[in-house]
Formats: sequence, structure tokens, C-alpha cells
Amino acid sequence: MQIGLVGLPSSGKSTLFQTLSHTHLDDAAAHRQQANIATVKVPDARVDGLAGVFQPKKKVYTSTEFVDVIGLKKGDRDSTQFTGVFMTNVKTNDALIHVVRSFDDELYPHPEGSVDPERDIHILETEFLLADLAMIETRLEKLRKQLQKMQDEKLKLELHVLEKGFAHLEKELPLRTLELDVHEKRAIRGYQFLTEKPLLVAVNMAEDQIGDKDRIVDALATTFAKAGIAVDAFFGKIEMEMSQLADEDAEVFMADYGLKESALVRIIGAAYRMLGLISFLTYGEDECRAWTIRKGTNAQEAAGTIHTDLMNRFIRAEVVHYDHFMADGSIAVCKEKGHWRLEGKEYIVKDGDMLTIRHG
Ligand SMILES: Nc1nc2c(ncn2[C@@H]2O[C@H](COP(=O)(O)OP(=O)(O)OP(=O)(O)O)[C@@H](O)[C@H]2O)c(=O)[nH]1
Ligand SMILES: [Mg+2]
Repeated sequence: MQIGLVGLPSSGKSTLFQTLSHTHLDDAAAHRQQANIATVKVPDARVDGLAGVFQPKKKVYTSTEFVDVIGLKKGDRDSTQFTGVFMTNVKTNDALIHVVRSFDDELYPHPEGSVDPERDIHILETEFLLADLAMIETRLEKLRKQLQKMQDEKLKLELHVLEKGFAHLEKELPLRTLELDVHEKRAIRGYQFLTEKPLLVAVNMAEDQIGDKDRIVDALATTFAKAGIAVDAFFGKIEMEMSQLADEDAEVFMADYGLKESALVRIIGAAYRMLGLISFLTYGEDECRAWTIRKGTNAQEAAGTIHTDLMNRFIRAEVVHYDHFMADGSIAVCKEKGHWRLEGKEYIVKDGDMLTIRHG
């Protein structure tokens, strides 16, 4: 999974990037005209829980990539930077986090002259919307010409979906809220439209806004719900400091600010929910490990994420839920209590299921 951090200049993208990836960027890297990329382990306390029981040789978390993209200003969609550096680094992302500034700091003036998160969300959404419109317009022209010369069912479907998309964007609605069936979705997947990507707004707050956090987040979430946008908040300056502390120190620091989880855990959790992702676990004395799948994946497909051989030679899956296992204390007790069971290939895997694949 790859998640891009986008936003206006000086909104705190590089600050959040460093917080999430526990890296340190020098000034040049934080503002340079190309993207910073980091692979980050997805924290999962369940992997630690299993490791405590099985004492495996290896603990493996899933990972995700964060991309710190250059800042974008109003009107940038017409610039070469937008079509070049920005698009290359954003198109391939599975989801976007729009970092919006809510802190005020004279040292780093806001490019729009004042702090206004709602306006900034609109600015970026509008840039993306106009970029998608322009792309569809060009493509529609070509498609119509092609279809005059020859009849092709695939191209006809593409034309139909793009026309639908165009009308939707003209109503100032992002493509992520356009209802399409699987065939229609597939017909335009190659375009990787910006407004089609799942979007989480991360409001970068000043320390003294802690008491207002929920109110600000709820208000923005209500305003942007119809655009299919999720909203969360972080405290750029202090959370970056926390991310550089040892775990125990960071916990004390976080508690002082009333934060229950690190920015990384909160943001990854939000990204998983947005993308409809869950994790299942495998366990044993060799390795305890988390695997990411889409909600709705069946046991045979889940086996395929471990190895294609396991999918092809799938017989049954031994399944026990992590919560049951930890409460019961061992597989033997899980079996006694009926918490351990055998499931066939059609079984829909749940978040936190511990699987062992029986294969031929
Ligand atoms: N006071 C305060 N300053 C912050 C906060 N978050 C970021 N900053 C500062 O604001 C400046 C800009 O932050 P960056 O993270 O570099 O912003 P950016 O979005 O990456 O900026 P560009 O890459 O130039 O577009 C930095 O000097 C940060 O230290 C915050 O929560 N409070
Ligand atoms: Mg930056």
C-alpha cells in the first residue's frame, strides 16, 4: 500500500512524514522539488501478543509506503510541476492524506495569507477536480473520433463511464462518490483519477488547540462527508518530537496531551478503514506475522497472499480469532471451547483471525 501526503506549501507534510516514518529530513529535503519516500512498519499489537506466546524466531509486521509530495498552490494544475513531479508521485498512490494547516506561525506564512482549513480543503479538491475534468475532456475527444471510425464495445463502455464521470465532476462532485459497477470501474481504472482516490484530511493543529480538536474535526467531517472525505487531526510539532522519543517516554508525553495512540497508529488505522483493509495473522515458533487483505476476502484468496501455492493447493483453513486465543491462552483450550474450527475456501476472513492453511 502506498499513501501520498499532499497539501499546500508549509502545511506540515514533511513534519507528518517524519513523524510517521521516524526519519529526519534536513531543510533541503523537506522543501525540495521531489518526493521523499519511506517504508513504514504497520504497528500491530496483536503480532506482539502472539510473539509473547510463541516466542518465534521472527516477528513480521505488514508495511506501507508514505510519499511526501511537493507542496501545491492554487492554479498549479496548469504548471509543469503539477503534470511532472506531482502527478508522477501521486498517481500510483492507493490513498491520499491531505495535510491541512490549522496552526499559525509568523515564521512560516500561510500561502493564502490566513489559516482556514475548510478553504484549504476546497482549494486542493478544486485543483484535483479540474485536473480530472481536463484529463477526461481530452480523452473524450479522442474516444469519440475513434468510435466514429470503428465500433468497439470496450471503447463504448469507456466513453459511457467517462461521460458519466464528466457530468459528475461538473456538479463539483469528486469521482470517489460516483457509483459505478465493477465493469465500469475497471473501464477507467487505468486513469488513476485524483478525485477517485480515497482521501483523509489530516488537520495539523497547534498545541493549544487540543481542547478544540474534536469540535474542529467533527465540523469538517460533517461538511465534507458528502464528498466522501474522512477527517482526523494531528499535532505536527509535538507529535514529531514524540516520535523521536523512546516508546515509554513517548507514552508519558502522549498521555500528557490526552493522546491515546501515536500519530502513526491513528493515521494507519484511518487509512485501513478508508481503503476497506483488514489484517489476519499467522503464528508458530518460526514466525508470527500480520498480513493485509481487503475486507470480504475469502480463506483461499487470503492463503494466496501468503503464497500462490497455498492458494492452489488449499484444502482447509484452521481458524481461531486472536481475542479468543488470548483469552483462552492456548490452541488446546480454544479447541475445547469450540473457538478453534476448520473452514472451507469460501469462508470470509475477519480482522484478527489467526489462520493456518492446510494444503495438499
Ligand atoms: N508552530 C508549528 N509549526 C509547525 C507545525 N507543523 C509544522 N510546523 C513548521 O512549519 C514549517 C513547515 O512544515 P513542513 O512540514 O516543512 O511543511 P511542508 O508541507 O512539508 O512544506 P513544503 O514542503 O515546503 O510544501 C516547518 O518549519 C515546521 O517546523 C505545528 O504544528 N506548529
Ligand atoms: Mg515538505
